[in-house]
Amino acid sequence: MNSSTNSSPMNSTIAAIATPAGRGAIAVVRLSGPDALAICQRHIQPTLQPRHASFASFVVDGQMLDEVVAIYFQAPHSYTGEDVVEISCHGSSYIQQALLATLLADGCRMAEPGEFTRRAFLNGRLNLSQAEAVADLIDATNRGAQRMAVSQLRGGYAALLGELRERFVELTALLELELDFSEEEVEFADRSQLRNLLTTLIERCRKLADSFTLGNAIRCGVPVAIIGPPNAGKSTLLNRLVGDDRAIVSDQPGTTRDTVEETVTLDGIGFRFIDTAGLRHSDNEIEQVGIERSYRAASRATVVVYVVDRSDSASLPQQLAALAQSVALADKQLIVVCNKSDRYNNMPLPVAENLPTAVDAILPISAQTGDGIDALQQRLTDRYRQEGDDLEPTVSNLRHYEALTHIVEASQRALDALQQNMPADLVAIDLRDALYHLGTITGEVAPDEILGTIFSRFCVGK
Ligand SMILES: Nc1nc2c(ncn2[C@@H]2O[C@H](COP(=O)(O)OP(=O)(O)O)[C@@H](O)[C@H]2O)c(=O)[nH]1
Ligand SMILES: [Mg+2]
Repeated sequence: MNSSTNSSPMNSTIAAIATPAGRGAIAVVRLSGPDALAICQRHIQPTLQPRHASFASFVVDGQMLDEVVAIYFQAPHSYTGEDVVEISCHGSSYIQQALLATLLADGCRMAEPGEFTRRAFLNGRLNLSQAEAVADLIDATNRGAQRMAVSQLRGGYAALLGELRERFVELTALLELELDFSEEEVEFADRSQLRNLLTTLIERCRKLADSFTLGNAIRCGVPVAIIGPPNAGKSTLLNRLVGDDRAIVSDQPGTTRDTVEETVTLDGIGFRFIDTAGLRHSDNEIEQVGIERSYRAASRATVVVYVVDRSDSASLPQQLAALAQSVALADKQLIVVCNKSDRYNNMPLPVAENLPTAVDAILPISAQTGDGIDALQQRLTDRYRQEGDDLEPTVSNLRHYEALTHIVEASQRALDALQQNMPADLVAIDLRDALYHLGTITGEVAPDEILGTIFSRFCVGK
């Protein structure tokens, strides 16, 4: 299925410890390749039956090393598509290493990082985007990231890519049919129908490309910058959100001079809260550096939580105007929180219409007592909530995002050409270009260097 040559020949049998390094209750050693079964049977008495777990002694040089459970997955019904044996042994570091060393001495080769998955890809068990989803699944630290990786592995995302490919192939075929008869100057394909098909296709690709902002936030954690004037209660708020005394709280303005970052999972989504130095003009050089950093943190963040002391909120319009001068707020979610509401509960809240920038919400809170924190968390998670069993197809991989951008550009060129009644062969060139880029996502087009970068990021044993 793949024309690229593989730097690690698949006729070798590879082995690796698939579980994390160190001591554990059990450990799994995995083999894949033509000699996997024969090598294991040198050390295990009972004949291993495909898809049966066999309890056995693992014997080395006539001496029992350990009691193990071995499972044989016969090709092609295995993860890699080759003969695979998984041996679960006791998780002593010594046993794991001794077992692996025995297999290597018998002629296995130590697997490279991601080599099992690479073989699965080369044997057509997974396409490339699914192989990448396996790595994301292993890295998932919260429900959002896990659901997205599952969708990319077997769900809506994987299905959508397959469907987009079919549509592009269909369109190209229609045009090429016309090409075959070009001498006779006939137009087989109804051009307005082609334009409609292509327009829909572009919209779907664009929508998928646009989901990258969300996908990337879910995968890496949503960056939330907590900014505002000194003493407003930013560090207290961070500690409240994190549930820990992570940042120094002081009634002396200008205490937080560096940025502090903490990750918290809310409703299945990781948020990276960044506490910053207070915003004010300062002659103190160190504090000034801190303020620059807080602007930088705000610039990089997806969400800005602007904290003001509720008794001081009359000056909020000026404060936000100053912020808007240094930070591009257009694509960001801006939430204003009026803090210390425990003390200033009767003071009026600012009104959104009187503010110089669009704000997503104005919330009264008390970082000290915790009042209003629920509402703030709700605001943060609302944007990332997706109901249902399967996620909307979402791109989280930069490589896929870039390919999708190329696909949209190439299809747009094809549409323009169609609209200008260009000859079919010119339109077909752009459509084939779009198909090429789609192929780089799923791996129909997979140069060795791309495969190398992708699989080297995996752990050994996967
Ligand atoms: N009454 C009250 N005091 C608060 C609240 N949040 C913070 N403070 C106090 O305000 C002062 C400054 O807080 P801090 O978190 O260091 O502010 P920062 O400079 O914005 O990081 C400290 O004395 C806090 O105890 C609150 O919700 N209510
Ligand atoms: Mg602080």
